[in-house]
This record gives sequence, C-alpha cells and structure tokens, in this order.
Amino acid sequence: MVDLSIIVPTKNEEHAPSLIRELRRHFGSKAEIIIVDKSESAMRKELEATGERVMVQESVGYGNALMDGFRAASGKMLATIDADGTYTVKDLARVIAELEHGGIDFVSGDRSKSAATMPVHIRLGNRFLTSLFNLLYHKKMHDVLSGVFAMKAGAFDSIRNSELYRYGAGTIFFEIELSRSGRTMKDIPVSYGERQGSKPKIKIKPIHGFMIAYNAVRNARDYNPLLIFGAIGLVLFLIGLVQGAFVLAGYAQSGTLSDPGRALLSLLLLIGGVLFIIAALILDLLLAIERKLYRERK
Ligand SMILES: Nc1nc2c(ncn2[C@@H]2O[C@H](COP(=O)(O)OP(=O)(O)OP(=O)(O)O)[C@@H](O)[C@H]2O)c(=O)[nH]1
Ligand SMILES: [Mg+2]
Repeated sequence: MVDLSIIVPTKNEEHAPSLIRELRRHFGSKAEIIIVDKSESAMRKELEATGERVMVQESVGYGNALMDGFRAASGKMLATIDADGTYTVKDLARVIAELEHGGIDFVSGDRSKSAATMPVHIRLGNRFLTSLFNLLYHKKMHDVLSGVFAMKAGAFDSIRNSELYRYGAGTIFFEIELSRSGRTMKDIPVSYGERQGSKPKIKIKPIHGFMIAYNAVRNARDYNPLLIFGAIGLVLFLIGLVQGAFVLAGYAQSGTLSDPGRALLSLLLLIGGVLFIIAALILDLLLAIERKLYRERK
C-alpha cells in the first residue's frame, strides 16, 4: 500500500502532462498517480508518455472520473488536483500535510480569499452553496467546490458504494456523503490562478447550481430532519397564524365568521405546521438513537 494516491482527471487538458511530471518530481516514489482520462487519442498518447498509470474513463463527467480513480487507488490517503494549472502542486502538498497531521478525514483547498480569477456569478453561487452546506451539515467550510482535496482511504471506504448524484455533482458530492457518514472536514486557503490551455471542460450552467442546492437539501433530510421539516412546519404555522389573525379581526369587526373558508385554511395550516414540527422532533430523536447505536457498534 502506498502512502498517497493522486487522482488527476483530464479531458483534453493541454497542461496535464507538465502538471503530472511536476507531481512526480514533488512527491517521488511514495505516491501513485492515476490519470483518469476522457481525452481524444493524441492527448491520450501524451499522457501515456509520462509513464504514469492512465485509466481510460468509461463513465461520464468529472465526478465519475474522481469516483473511478478513488475506487482504483491503493493509497492510505487519496487526493486530487485539477489538471488545468489553476491550483499549484505546493498547495496540494499543504492540503495533504494537513490531512496527514490534522486528525481530520477530509481537507480541501479554499479559494475564497484568492478567487480574483473567478467570475463574479460563480463566486457568489459558490458562496451561497457553501453557506447552505454549512447550515445543513453543521460544518465550517469556506469553499465546497474546490478542485483540490484529499481524504483518508478509510473515510472514502465509507462512501465507496455511494451513487454519484445525477446532476451538478462534483466535490460537494464527497463533502455531503462524508458528512452523512459522520466524517470531519476542513479547508485551508490556497491560491487559484488562470486556467492554462484551452477553454473549460466543465460547462457550468445556472441549473447546476440549483441541482447542487437540491442535492444538498435532499440528502440532508435524513441528516438534519429537525432543520428541514422543522423549517417547513414553522413556515406553515406562521402562515396559519397570519390567516387566523385576519379571521379573528373580521370576527371582531362584524361579530360573525364572514370567511369560513379562510378560517378552515388557517386551522389546517396550524395543525399541519404542528404535525411537521412533531415529525421533525421524532425523526431527530430516531436519528440520534441511530447515531448512538452506530458509535457503540464501531
Ligand atoms: N476524466 C474527466 N476529466 C474531466 C471531465 N470534465 C472535466 N475534467 C477535468 O477536470 C478538471 C476540472 O475541469 P475544469 O474544466 O477545469 O472545470 P472548472 O475548474 O470548474 O472550470 P474553470 O474554472 O474554468 O477551469 C480538469 O482537469 C478537466 O480536464 C470529464 O468528464 N472527465
Ligand atoms: Mg479548472
């Protein structure tokens, strides 16, 4: 078993061969490098000429490329870095050192302080998704979509069979799944430069942002039901209260129940809200019991 496996996802990435040679120079023989490649044949040959292991990606997309590489890796620590030159090998080494010595299961590179090269809409979207992730999973991350991260092999084992989310799944897939299996994580500041070579290989559309948010919430249902169902319950209850206030005000004015439809709606909303909150509390209790049993079993 090697100490470290570095997975490099590539899709017609001109900068990749020079990055891969730099990785080998930096990490020497203690690392295995696995290139998971989706390039055309000329580029593939250049990658093979580095002498490193090249896995031809049969699956589709960045997230699956990482999943394929991590599943094939044999290191005690599993890391990845984008091949477009936006991240430095030095920063990858710092992330790995933090993983090795920090007693944490997952460490990634935080670009939020050095994101000058990131378009504003991506930066804002990233900030929103990071806040949502932190809220739902009780974490303190600064950048949940980083292209450089590392995790312990044991942590990956707990999510090895997780199915990649269908849309908008990249780094945050690993962060959500690891959170759900009770793993710890942090990020450390890294620099983020201009991409080397031709245009981006991942086409980011607004729908990806929505799908990431959707996945974060959907998967938090069984992680943080108190927040999700509790919030729904509270909203229903508050709308019910407002409706009820109108009904009562009308009654005080005219002395009769002038809008029975609204009165019924208000009652249903209040009851629905309370039921959601009770369900949230029960689910939270069950989850706490399940976590306790899980800890005792370990
Ligand atoms: N194997 C594989 N690699 C991919 C795929 N899509 C992207 N990559 C690689 O994954 C890394 C990240 O992709 P980028 O296109 O840089 O995505 P990005 O960082 O969000 O976009 P930029 O900020 O514009 O660079 C690069 O090394 C790509 O070559 C894919 O479908 N398969
Ligand atoms: Mg990139």
